[in-house]
Amino acid sequence: MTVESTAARKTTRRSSGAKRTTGASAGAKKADQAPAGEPELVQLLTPEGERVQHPDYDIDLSAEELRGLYRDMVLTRRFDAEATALQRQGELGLWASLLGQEAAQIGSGRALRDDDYVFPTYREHGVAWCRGVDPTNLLGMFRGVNHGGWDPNSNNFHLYTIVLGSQTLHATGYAMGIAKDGADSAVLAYFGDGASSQGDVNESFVFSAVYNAPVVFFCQNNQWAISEPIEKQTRVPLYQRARGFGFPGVRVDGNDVLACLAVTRSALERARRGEGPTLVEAFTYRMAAHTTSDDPTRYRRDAEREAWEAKDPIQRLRTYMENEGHADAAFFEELEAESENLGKHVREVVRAMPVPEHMAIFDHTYADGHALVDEERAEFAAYQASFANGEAE
Ligand SMILES: Cc1ncc(C[n+]2csc(CCOP(=O)(O)OP(=O)(O)O)c2C)c(N)n1
Ligand SMILES: [Mg+2]
Repeated sequence: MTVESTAARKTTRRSSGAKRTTGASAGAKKADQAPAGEPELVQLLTPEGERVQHPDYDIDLSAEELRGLYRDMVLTRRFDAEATALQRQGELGLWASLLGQEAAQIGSGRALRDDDYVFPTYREHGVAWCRGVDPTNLLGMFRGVNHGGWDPNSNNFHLYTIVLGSQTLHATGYAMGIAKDGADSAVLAYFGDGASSQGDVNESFVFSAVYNAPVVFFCQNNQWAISEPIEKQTRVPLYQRARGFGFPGVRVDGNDVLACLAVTRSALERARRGEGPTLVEAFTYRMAAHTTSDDPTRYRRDAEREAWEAKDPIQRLRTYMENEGHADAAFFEELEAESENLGKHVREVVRAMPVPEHMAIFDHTYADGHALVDEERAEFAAYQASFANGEAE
């Protein structure tokens, strides 16, 4: 068993009635047991593209659904590559790549229902994709032309949050609120291995546990927090921390989209049933730099990255689909063309983004205004007016 502690209280919240994902596909072999002393990793698809079984988590997907997950991962990776290139060309100020984390994000993102709510970090481009946020909207903030770029309530996807871990508190408060409303939706909060050390994350664990909030904490352990390795964040596997707070934790292969989907779906259903929070640790790897401002060759070895390349989330699903005859050559060719079109579209939209009116930076800070913001606005207006042409270049 990977679930660490299930002592959460049951409440009277309604069950969603959503279909549970049981029933292993026939003939699937059993996953290798973790070596003695090693934490178990929930895995349904090996790095070699072999389908394996897990006693607690499984999923039965049609060929079409598998192709859908593959398409999501490929297009997300293509979008991410385009954004990185745009930053290098000076079109974006910064970019935080998700390269290598596509399975963690698409698997968990596709586990959501429309009425669930997501609180992301700054790297959840794949989850945004699953929520239907226009990918070009993700780029406005990184180009410096807006403060976010989308209405969180349109897609139940909160704005990107840079202050590490603070979104887990927002998620917990939101989850406590929807529970009081009697809704049967759930909340998915993302954070990283480094953010797991933040007080905010630990406080949100305490609150969500004691109030039995319908929230799933999804930690993408990509092994690094900029230049700090995971060994500097914890002495125990991260998922085991949940036990101390009184809710279950599970480690999933973060490069296995099927396992990420099955585990997240199960945790969300548990939350809907009123059984409280779950911590999912998606064990993955940040293949690119922390952001385009970072140079990972200063602190990590190429060999480490190469070892993770062999566990690529996209390649393993492709191998599986090809071996099982779930996708033909035409599918991959069409997807390649679709990817190129997406890249072109993103380039065009970013380059054409209008420069905002200077004073707009003060808008939407407070719903009813604030004296300090008024003061700053007046100061900035005076500064702009001090230039000969009335505007700073
Ligand atoms: C409260 C706070 N402290 C420090 C930072 C600076 N910072 C930005 S990202 C980062 C590392 C985060 O690592 P992790 O949580 O593992 O997420 P990852 O970037 O690997 O996805 C740090 C220290 C910040 N944004 N917020
Ligand atoms: Mg990290």
